[in-house]
Amino acid sequence: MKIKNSELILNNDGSIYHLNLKPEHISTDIIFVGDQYRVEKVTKHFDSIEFTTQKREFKTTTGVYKGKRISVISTGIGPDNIDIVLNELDALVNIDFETREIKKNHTQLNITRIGTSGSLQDDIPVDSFLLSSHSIDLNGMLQAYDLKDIAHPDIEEAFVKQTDWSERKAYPVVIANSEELANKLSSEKTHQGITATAGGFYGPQGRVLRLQLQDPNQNSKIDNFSYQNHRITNLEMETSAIYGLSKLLGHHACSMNAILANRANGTFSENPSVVVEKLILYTLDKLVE
Ligand code: R1P
Repeated sequence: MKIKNSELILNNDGSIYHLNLKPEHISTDIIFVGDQYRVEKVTKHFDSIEFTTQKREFKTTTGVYKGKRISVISTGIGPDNIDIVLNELDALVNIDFETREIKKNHTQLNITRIGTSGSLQDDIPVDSFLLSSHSIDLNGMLQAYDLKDIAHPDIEEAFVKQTDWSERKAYPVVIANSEELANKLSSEKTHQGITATAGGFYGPQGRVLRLQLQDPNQNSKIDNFSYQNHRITNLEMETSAIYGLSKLLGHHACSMNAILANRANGTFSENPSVVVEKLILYTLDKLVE
């Protein structure tokens, strides 16, 4: 069935609406970063650069690292942006832009996020690496989709009960990473745990400046959540959306976090750019191993 012009929006040059990309511009191995200026911090390590473009906060550079073709894309901040990036990347590989029909043969993407995050646990200090085994979506973006095949109702119910999660907030949904990609990226250097993905930086992550919170104890309840061998290790703003949409669309995804802040003991990295640079090199080398 032909997808209408209003649903699959292409620019006059044939590129996809927000990302400004054509199918030939991207590799199936993709790295997401939040900050557009972090794209170059990854691609400066490449042997060669083939292509680069930017529209709004979405900057893409494709090149080769130690023989592997990789695209690095900045997603900006938040799950709403991930909805755009994931759907448009999937369209680039799985929809024929000429006929506007879904291709018969599915192409799978490998998506690795290199992000920054705040730890919620004392034993996961600033400047460490954390690989998200799962993510718990606290922001509601994913609720627009049919999630029944990818959710983990037992963990979600335990979370709602233990945190007395307000019915007025989006229902939390837990999604796992791609085991295949996680096996490639994990080592004795990576902590693992559930990453909570909030839809904002301040109130939604329990920060108080001038506004009171719906539940002032939300963060300590999240820190103390425990179900079987699961606990919530860190808070950021993209991972659940990446895991959820990747699972639904048939792609592999794994999120790597440089821990900049420790919310449990109130510390912040003295040199955030050093841990980010180390995580970039660690991840690139693991991807080509
Ligand atoms: C907030 O400052 C931003 O930093 C974190 C959060 O997820 C959010 O996007 O990640 P990035 O550094 O990858 O953007």
